Amino acid sequence: MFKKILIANRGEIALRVIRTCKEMGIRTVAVYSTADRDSLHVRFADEAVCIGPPASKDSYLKIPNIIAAAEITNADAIHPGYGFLSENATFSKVCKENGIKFIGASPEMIDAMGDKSMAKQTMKEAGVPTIPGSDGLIENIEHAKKTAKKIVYPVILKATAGGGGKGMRVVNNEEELEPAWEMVRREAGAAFGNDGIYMEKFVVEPRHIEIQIAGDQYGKACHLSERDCSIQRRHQKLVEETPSPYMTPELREKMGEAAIKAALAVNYEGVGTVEFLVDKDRNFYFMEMNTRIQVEHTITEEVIDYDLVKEQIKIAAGEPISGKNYYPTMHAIQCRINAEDPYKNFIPNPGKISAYHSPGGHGVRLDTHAYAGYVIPPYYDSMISKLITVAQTREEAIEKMQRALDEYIIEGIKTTIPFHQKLMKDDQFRSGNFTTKFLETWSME
Ligand code: MV4
Repeated sequence: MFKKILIANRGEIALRVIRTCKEMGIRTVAVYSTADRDSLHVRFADEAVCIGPPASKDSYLKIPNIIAAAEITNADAIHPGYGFLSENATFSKVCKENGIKFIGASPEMIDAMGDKSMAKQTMKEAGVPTIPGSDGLIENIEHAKKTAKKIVYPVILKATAGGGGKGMRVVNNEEELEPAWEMVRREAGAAFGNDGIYMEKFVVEPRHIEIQIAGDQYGKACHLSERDCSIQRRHQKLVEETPSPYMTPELREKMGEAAIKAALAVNYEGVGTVEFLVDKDRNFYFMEMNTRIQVEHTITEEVIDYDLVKEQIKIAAGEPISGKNYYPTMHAIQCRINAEDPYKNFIPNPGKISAYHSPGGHGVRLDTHAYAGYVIPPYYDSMISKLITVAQTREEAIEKMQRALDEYIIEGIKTTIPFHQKLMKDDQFRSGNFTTKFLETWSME
């Protein structure tokens, strides 16, 4: 087992990883920018190294500085958390070249899954359902026209280097095709330095349901059931829950099997997530595979009683997984509390937390780095905490969430708490009958 792990991240996820390391008797190294001197991850780690000025590109994204921090502290592994360098193939490679175990995917895996058209092709060949569309990339506008005619409008153009909602355009008819093609191509070239585009049938009002998986070095893979992430706003998830209100035991079995197929097809090692779109007839299609621990891993942990970070570390250290699948016996919901003003279009609202009281009690989990007096810096992600409730039923988990949100006091900055309080009362949310389009027409008024 590793003796010392460097956590190449900040905020709540850095604390989350430190907690598991402590339980496993592994020493920890925090890295921090000058803006994060007073952060809890610096306080709670055994050692801390400053890696640069506030801007992410000069600190949390600066590979040489992070490797130097690992070398001077003698860390034998690096946990990248989510975001930042967690899915950076170069970083994974540099860790390997320096004899440091990267607790995440291999450079080859990150590259293979990062190219969306290639990943889709791999999954299709492995027998995982994919959305009907172009065979690989679209060569030119004529090819695009022909393909769209075949798969029937509406279609969607996607940048192969995109993902998470960036570099996509829906096309409703042939008239819209050429301008959309030009725009996506130009945007993708500028944003990703790769203007490869592929086409799919546009799935109207899908649900976003993802399957948590784990795989080891010995060719075994398992699934840990689903998370429903349909409550999103501009591709930012706000609420996640498990089990999905849309799930049936049969569908879970089919999607779980497909996710395991996906993992085995690429010899997946570590914990990961296979994202699916699910349509109104409960057909499901592979969308993307994430090779990191995700923000919403917590709800899976709560309903199957399983520490996913511990599993990541054990797999990276070469331990085998049991190979059995895991099924939820409880219901968990997570609300992301962001330093944003939900009444003003979710505009970021960093600053000093002047008063703070955290909720607690039975069935309540709070993952956060916030405290009274903490100053939220303006340089990073606006998420300041994740409030999770777990109960026997969805109704009870919602009731618990309402109670916990009412107890949660954060003064000095605006947060998404009022949004969640309103959402928890919403009839459609409570019915469980919603799609990824739900928040498009929803308002705080
Ligand atoms: C789609 C789609 C409909 N049809 N692909 C958005 C993020 C990226 N991972 C893929 N996305 C979508 N791909 C086809 N063929 C609709 C979306 C989509 C979406 C997906 C999941 C969650 C929220 C979403 C919001 C808008 C669009």
